[in-house]
Amino acid sequence: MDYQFPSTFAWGVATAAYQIEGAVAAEGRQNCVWDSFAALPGRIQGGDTAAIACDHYHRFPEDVAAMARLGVKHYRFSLAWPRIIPEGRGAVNEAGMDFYRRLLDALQDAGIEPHATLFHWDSPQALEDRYGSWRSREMAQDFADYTAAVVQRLGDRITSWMTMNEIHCFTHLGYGVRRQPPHAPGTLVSSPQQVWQTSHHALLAHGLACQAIRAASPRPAQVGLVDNFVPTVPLIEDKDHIQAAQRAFHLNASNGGIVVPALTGAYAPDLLESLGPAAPEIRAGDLDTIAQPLDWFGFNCYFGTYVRPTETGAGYEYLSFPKSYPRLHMPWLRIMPDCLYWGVRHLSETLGRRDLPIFITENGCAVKDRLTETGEVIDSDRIFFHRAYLRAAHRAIQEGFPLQGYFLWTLMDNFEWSYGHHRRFGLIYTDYKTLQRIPKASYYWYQRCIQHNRIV
Ligand code: GBH
Repeated sequence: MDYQFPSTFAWGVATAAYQIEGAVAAEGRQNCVWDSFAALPGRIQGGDTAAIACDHYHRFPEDVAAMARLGVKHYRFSLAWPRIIPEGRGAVNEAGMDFYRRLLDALQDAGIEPHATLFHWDSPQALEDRYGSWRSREMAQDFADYTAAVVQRLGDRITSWMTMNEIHCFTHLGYGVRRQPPHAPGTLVSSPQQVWQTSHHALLAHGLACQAIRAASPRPAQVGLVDNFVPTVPLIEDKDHIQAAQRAFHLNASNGGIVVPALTGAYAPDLLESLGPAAPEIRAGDLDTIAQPLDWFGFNCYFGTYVRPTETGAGYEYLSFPKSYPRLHMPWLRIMPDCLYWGVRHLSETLGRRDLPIFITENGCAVKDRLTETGEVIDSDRIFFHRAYLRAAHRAIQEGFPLQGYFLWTLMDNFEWSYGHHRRFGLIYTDYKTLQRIPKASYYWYQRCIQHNRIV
């Protein structure tokens, strides 16, 4: 197989503001919920914080130059709400906005197209204090107002927008599900119903933000949602298993409760039934607001779940992973390249949206990178990982699914949320003592893929 990609295929890399910028108190920025979370004992591995992270805020010219050398023409990054509207609502901090203007200038000079995520988990602490952020319906309107303020100012230079990154994560992992929620704000709410209410509010915020982008943009804008829904992968690729995987897709909570309502305008009935009294309160008109027409969908692809039919045929079961299942340097990240193919296929076929362009907005892995004595990082395991997932992308395209691009997660090692600086996902090695950046073997491999437009 030659694994050539279509000439229009978009090769990119992705980052998120909080994971790379640092400079958390610069030029009027106020805290976000992750700043407060990181200050609590025992929440972030090694007591790490993102106060400096990669110091991208000051070193972005170097990072843009590294992307230009890499050859990517597309860059997915996020904007920090607490930099732009430090109190969460009200006055716009133009000094914070200027950072993104400088970044956009540099990207433009390098011939790299910006794709901006409006929210990648950094909720303003001020709104957490005021009304409990996503616990309140007010958050949706504040997010839409923030969105409008951004698009009015940057809409002349950005035409590709993503409202939010992974709604299920920052709501369900931020409020409950466990005695110590692994994500900020880390507030345990009193009932599962209230957790579902937080993700409902985020869906509303997404819908209102789509409307705000279209109303405020001076140029025709492309609007999408980014989600890490869980691909249900047939254990064996035969008719019965495939049907079981298609049925199982809707019942998974982060599918039936996020991507399904966002694309179809209704929560999956199977899921609502299984939630019973834990289901969110849905007001008249909410579902229409949530299901705004999208120009494309962003699929953050890491792993999925294997499914097989039950003996009676009509049912299905999710299979657990054997202990020995390969996962590199992250406990949750099972290596499962086929989940990329099945994720794309389910979006397109199972949700009946064959027309909807899809981008892989994240795909990456953490490995135990080491600097050799010669100052190199030979991450052959990362190359192995990406080759395998890209082959699955190639298959999806060959079969006619509208997969149009791939943003590799991530440009450089960064602040990996509750793992702090203890997990490395980058194509570039970050030395956290000197903040020196060292391209890894995988960087040179990806450079060649982009150059030849195929998997090398
Ligand atoms: C992405 O989420 C994020 O968008 C990105 O910011 C991040 O750096 C990247 O992954 C790598 O982690 O704590 O056991 O409950 C990926 C989806 C969802 C996977 C939350 C880990 C938590 C598992 N993530 N999940 S657990």
